[in-house]
Amino acid sequence: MEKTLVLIKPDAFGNGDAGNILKRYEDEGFKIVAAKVMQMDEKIAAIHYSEHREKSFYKNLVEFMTSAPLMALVLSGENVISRVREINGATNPANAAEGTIRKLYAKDNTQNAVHASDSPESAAREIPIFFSAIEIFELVHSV
Ligand code: FUP
Repeated sequence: MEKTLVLIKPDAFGNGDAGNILKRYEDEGFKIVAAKVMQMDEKIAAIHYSEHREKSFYKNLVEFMTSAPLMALVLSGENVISRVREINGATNPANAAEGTIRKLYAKDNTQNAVHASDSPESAAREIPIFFSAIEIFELVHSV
């Protein structure tokens, strides 16, 4: 089954929105196959956001993402990658559709509540940044 990496970012996690966000993903039919609360450090941020290293917002983004704990998840389901991107909404909550997670919980372009992998290649790259194989329930049970 397809998998994606989701982060409930420090803003949403700190505001106590994680429960509502998890419920939304479950209500959409996705399974939580791994989850952890952790604090991103600069090294993890540099690996996760390597494609943005040269962007003007990079420093600000890393400062925010390392500022407080977040929740990392692996979700599985049919077309989970594209469907979660849709449920999350546009990067900037001002442009996000009604009912999307970013419309409901995000503040701005940087403090935008959630991250989700944007392609199968990104999911394959991002999941191991946050989880070892042994932490991923389905992998453990398929050996
Ligand atoms: P998304 O895939 O919707 O998370 O958005 P992008 O890959 O374009 O951007 C990744 C992250 O960079 C965003 F979630 C937040 C941050 N960002 C900013 O901080 N400022 C910007 O102007 C654009 C993105």
